[in-house]
Amino acid sequence: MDKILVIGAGGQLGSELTQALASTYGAEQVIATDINAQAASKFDFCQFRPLDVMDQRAVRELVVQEKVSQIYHLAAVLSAVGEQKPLFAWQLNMDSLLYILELARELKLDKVYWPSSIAVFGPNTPKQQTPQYCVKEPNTVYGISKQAGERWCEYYFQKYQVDVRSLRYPGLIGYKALPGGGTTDYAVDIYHKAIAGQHFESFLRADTALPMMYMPDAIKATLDLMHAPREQVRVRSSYNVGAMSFTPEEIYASIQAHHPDFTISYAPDFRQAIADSWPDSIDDTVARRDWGWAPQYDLAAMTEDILTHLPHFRF
Ligand code: AKB
Repeated sequence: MDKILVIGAGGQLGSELTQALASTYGAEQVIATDINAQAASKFDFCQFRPLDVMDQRAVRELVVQEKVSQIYHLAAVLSAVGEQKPLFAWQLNMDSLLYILELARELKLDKVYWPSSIAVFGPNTPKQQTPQYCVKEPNTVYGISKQAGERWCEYYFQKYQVDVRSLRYPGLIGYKALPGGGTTDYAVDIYHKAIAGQHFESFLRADTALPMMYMPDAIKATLDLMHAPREQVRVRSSYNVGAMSFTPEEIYASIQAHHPDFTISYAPDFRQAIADSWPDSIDDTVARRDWGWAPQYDLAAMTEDILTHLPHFRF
């Protein structure tokens, strides 16, 4: 029987992925954890424990006691916050991953999932249709930690046969949790402002294209990768996955089609430089070939879905 531990379950991805894992494996097989004890209110359908991933003894105890067989390690400091607290971001992102990989090796866990990001790419990376393999040279602490993390994942797979799997997520857009310190998070916030009937000020320039993905596609990609037969998962660093690319101007237009009075202005800040160092769009041919990745949502379909559901969603 699989027993699944989700670390950092209270975040944007974790809130929805934990629900999907409970539907797939049975709620009693899933343990949601987060450093923020108040996240418990989101997890009335499964077991919840407050857990700081940096408390190695507590993580180990939980894994052993509950006979955990799979870990989804989602806790991380994202790009924008990482630039403000570089040493903390490095320490949290790297130490926690290494500890989970070490635990997986020692206890022979079945599988580990760890998210990477388009932040592994940098200013010298090809910007359009960025390929799976190319120059990276990330210039944010978050990106450097994700690139180093990818190397460690591959190392643990090659050296110790730890079955660790990973995706390089683009900006993830969901409406069930508030954004948490990323550069792409403007594209979440904009829907909240539109629904509240407020003006939106974008911290990125109107023409800044970034790769993005709607949360149901991100959940599907994650579960498809985790359910793929071991031998089909040929990339053990992290897979490129794409869905759509748009600029602040384009997402604004897609919302304005439903809310004609919605207004936007632009006041780029330090996050513009982060966005400028990332790709405009992603080539995910390798993920499509290896385990059949195919996204379902484009910008128009995502906007329609969010504007339909967000007004009725209770936080
Ligand atoms: C961020 O903006 O930091 C994240 C990411 C692209 O990984 N959403």
